[in-house]
Amino acid sequence: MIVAANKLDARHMKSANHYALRLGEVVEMSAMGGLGVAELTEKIEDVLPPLEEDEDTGENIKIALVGRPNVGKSQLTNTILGYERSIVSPVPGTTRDAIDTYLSWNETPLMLIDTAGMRRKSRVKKDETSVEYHMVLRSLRAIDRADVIILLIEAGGVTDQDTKIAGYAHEAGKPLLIAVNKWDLIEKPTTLEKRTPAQKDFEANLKNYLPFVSYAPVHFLSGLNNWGVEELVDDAIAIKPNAELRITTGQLNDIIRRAVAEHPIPSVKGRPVKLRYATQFGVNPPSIAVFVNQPELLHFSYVRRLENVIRAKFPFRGVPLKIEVRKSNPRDEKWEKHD
Ligand SMILES: Nc1nc2c(ncn2[C@@H]2O[C@H](COP(=O)(O)OP(=O)(O)OP(=O)(O)O)[C@@H](O)[C@H]2O)c(=O)[nH]1
Ligand SMILES: [Mg+2]
Repeated sequence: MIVAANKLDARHMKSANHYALRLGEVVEMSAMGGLGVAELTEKIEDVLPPLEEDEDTGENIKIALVGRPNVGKSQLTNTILGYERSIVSPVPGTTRDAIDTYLSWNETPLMLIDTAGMRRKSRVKKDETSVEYHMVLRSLRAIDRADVIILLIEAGGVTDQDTKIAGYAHEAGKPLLIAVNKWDLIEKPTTLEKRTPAQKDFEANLKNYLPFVSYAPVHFLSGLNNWGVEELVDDAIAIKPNAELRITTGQLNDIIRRAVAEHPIPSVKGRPVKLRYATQFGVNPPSIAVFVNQPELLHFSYVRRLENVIRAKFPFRGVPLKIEVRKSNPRDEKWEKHD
């Protein structure tokens, strides 16, 4: 404890009876005028332990751990770090702010972001003075700051709130992993590479509840028992570059042409839907424009099919793909020339 006597706005002012507190030396200061603030910071530095963390190399892969309260984000953080960085407790809402920690993982520099658990928005007052309002905001900002997102879900089951958070993660367009935590409560750790029947069931359930993030690899783990944690972190590092992958227009059109030949696009009310060509126009997330004579007639399920075809061919594992259907220029007959 450091005692600071505030509002001593001029040098000649003295703290009167703070010593009577018998709490040791008193730092005389003025927060408003800035007097004595340097002394206070020095005192704080003196009592703090030296930083144990690895530093920010500027190249750290930023991994955010998100999920509802009590799912085990802080425990997982500590297990990954190998020391007690975050407070772990059975009380939901323990972590109040995003905590960044730098570390080196088998020589890969990482930054781990432990976040505050996100409760249902309807239960969080939309009041800027409420602590929880800011907790949620900071967790959402952690998603925006991250390179890779790990969504933690309790082994007990998927809830509406998980769907909500998964939605945020998906919207952010970042590489995403789903970590089913506390699996020790369901089964004893297994050394088998293969999924157990219970895990297969859970995964099928996940695909039902969270179909829009079906690209996210699913890991089963116990943060508490350090089971499956190493694989999870390795995978987070592995999928990161996939968000920056670029495929050439030639390669892309090659496989799309073949896909269209195999499964022609159904005409709508006698109007033929023609896919002219496709091109990748962005990364992070990888974004592909598909040019079609009548964009409004290309069915959503066909776009899904194209996505699957692209995923089967290129290593976009763990990253969302943005596919935009655009109207082709009538003069652009690129494909027809070959037909
Ligand atoms: N059985 C089991 N319990 C776990 C595991 N991981 C965490 N827990 C327990 O779950 C409770 C919550 O863990 P925390 O790490 O504090 O959860 P959190 O997600 O950080 O929670 P908030 O900060 O409140 O959002 C604690 O009682 C942990 O001991 C696990 O892998 N298995
Ligand atoms: Mg926590």
